[in-house]
Amino acid sequence: MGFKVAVVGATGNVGREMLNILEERGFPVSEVVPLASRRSLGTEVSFGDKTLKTRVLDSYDFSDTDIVLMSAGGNVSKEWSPKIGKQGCIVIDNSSAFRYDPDVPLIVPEVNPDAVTGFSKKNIIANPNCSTAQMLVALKPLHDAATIKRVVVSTYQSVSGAGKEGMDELFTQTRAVFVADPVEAKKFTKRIAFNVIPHIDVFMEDGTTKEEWKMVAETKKMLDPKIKVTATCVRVPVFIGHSEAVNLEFEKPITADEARAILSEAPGCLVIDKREDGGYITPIESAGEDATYISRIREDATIDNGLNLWIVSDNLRKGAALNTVQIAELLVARGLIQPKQKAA
Ligand code: 11C
Repeated sequence: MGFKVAVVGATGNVGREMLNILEERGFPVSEVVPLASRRSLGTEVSFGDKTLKTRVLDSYDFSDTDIVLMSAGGNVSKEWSPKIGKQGCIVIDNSSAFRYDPDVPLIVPEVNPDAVTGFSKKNIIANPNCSTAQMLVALKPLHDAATIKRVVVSTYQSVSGAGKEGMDELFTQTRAVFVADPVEAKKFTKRIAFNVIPHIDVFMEDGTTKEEWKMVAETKKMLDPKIKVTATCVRVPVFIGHSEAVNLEFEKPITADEARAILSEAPGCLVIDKREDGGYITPIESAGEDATYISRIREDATIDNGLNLWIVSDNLRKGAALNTVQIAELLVARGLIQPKQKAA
């Protein structure tokens, strides 16, 4: 059994990673079609040892395609996902366009796999924001054990979250500093090289940013609407890998040792927590890996039932492409999708 899978936004950071991960994990494909805008027509992308030429989204006929992995931004998704869904393809969308729509499940397979069945009205399933996805992989097993009441999270987000332009800007500015050229900021609002910027996505009326709002709204939709979340999201001069310092307040007592034991067994989690120099994970070590890493697990003595954690993951993988492919795997494993074209 094989599925015809189209990847929209195939030439972007996340689109290329989706192709890599489909191949690496041996997702059952009959054909993979990379799609992009007219500007990228013919651009070559890799799928395992094959080279595929991108085709144009506008003129592609989705009628015999089974699954569309969409990573071309919110505007493209808003225009295309509903149309593609109506043609009987299941769209797994990496943008924020449909995440908060009650008829669109928002899924992290380790967190809320049972919610996936709710896609049938629109044939769209949403992938969360990268900073929420990795946080919830670590929080879900702890919530099950001791019920989280409140989360205080500060993020340290890599420039790849802002796409290739973000990565190029960090590279160009760093080089400019070393050769004493003028440093220009285009993608980010301030210089990112050798700096940190407490601003990701647009400002909301209450002074939070949209990135911070997403962490609140998505945690409530996927994990528990009763959990209170407050976030500060910060861009840091790291190419790949988002890090998060998380303070948790639980309803029931939970020790650091108990949390470490739970997280060591939890799906998608890898605990690296040696309480010695270098006995923790940094974003460079997470790049190219699938796990959500948890370090610095310790009790917070300033509140009842409090814990602190350091959570790191590759934002292009668990935060985006890997989670999208895992949602496709979940559909297959639960028999929620059948190939339109039967094998000859
Ligand atoms: C960043 N988290 O690091 C963002 C990128 O809602 O999917 C992903 C934005 C989103 O800039």
